[in-house]
Amino acid sequence: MTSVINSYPKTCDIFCTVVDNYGDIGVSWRLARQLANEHDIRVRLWVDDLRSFAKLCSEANAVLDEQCCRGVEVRHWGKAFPAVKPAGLVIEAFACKLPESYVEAMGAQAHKPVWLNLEYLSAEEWVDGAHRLPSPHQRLPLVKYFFFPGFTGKTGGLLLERDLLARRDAFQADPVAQQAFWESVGMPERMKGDLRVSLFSYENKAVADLLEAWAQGATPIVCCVPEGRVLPQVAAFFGEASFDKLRTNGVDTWQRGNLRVQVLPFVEQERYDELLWACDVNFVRGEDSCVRAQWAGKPFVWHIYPQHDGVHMQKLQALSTLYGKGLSEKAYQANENMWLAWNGDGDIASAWQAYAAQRIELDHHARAWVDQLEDNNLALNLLDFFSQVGRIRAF
Ligand code: TRH
Repeated sequence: MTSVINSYPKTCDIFCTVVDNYGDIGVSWRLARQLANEHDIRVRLWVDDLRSFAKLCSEANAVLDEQCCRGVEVRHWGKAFPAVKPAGLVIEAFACKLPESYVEAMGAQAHKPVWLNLEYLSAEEWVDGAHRLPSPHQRLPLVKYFFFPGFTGKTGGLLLERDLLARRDAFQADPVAQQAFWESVGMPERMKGDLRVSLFSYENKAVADLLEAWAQGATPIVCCVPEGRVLPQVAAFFGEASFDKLRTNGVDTWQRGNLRVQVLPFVEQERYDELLWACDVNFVRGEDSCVRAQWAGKPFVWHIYPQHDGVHMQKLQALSTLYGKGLSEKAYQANENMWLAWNGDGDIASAWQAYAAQRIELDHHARAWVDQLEDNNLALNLLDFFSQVGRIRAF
């Protein structure tokens, strides 16, 4: 898709409320950095929970109302919203509700901002038809557009930094860089024939059975678990009631049979990418880590964000079907059964065995999948859409 560079916005406000976890702020922060650093746009990121933000950005100060981090102006979005001039491009992340005073100010601008609701990611077919749909404001002369990330050319694509794949390739071709990474997170050197797995997930009923299958399996497995919600279950598997107790005793590695588990600190987004690049298989969750695992070009197992009405299983199925195109029947089934079992539908031990047996094909497929996706760049699509809306208004 061609870009109309000189009609890109000069300023952008991104609004983010943290529902729970790190996905909302993770995506917003990634997009903010990309617009600021790759497209020279003055970006203000408004976030209601600076503590969550500070987990993703080490230079952030969780008590500062205003600060500049990596070229982005980060503002605390508190109850009393200040009177500010709206930006040319306004992005509300995941349908968070903009401050009323800000919307009024948007409506009062001579040149109305382009207003987008950046939606959640889904591989479901209906997204193709919903992407870019307008939603006129009931009272003010403003139109909000739905902007859907996605996997097909009819969606807004995925967030991908300009140099990410080149950095990934350089890292994956460089054993010294990989060894330096493992050392930096306190991990031992790789042994020939061992399998490195990262495990980022929600609480999950299948954890104990999977760990048991790994412990009893023929392949030595080193599993890296970033600190987070699944850790108490992992600790319980090793017979420890509380993870906190373990940390105070300075223990962060467990071994049973052929399985070694190492707890990793929650690292910055860039370093999390390196973990994904360095592992052979990645267990990821939610939205953003799932996309990053895809860019890693490695097989991945997705723990989808659970929704009360169970609709998440349709989303899971939709990505499994799309992702699996081009796989042999056996590998397709192995991948799908593994995803299903990890999300509570099926026997995880046998699913893992079948999955591991297909690893060579799944490896190749993961690289080919990246080739299919990389030209559909969300930030570029979003800026092109901004230009198109601007041109339509000019007539
Ligand atoms: O944290 P999540 O579970 O977020 C979820 C989902 O986005 C979900 O769709 C949304 O509805 C819900 O929140 C409210 O998973 P996700 O999306 O993978 O976000 C995790 C972020 O944390 C991602 O940007 C990667 C980052 N991360 C690090 O920076 N360092 C780490 O060590 C780890 C493990 C993750």
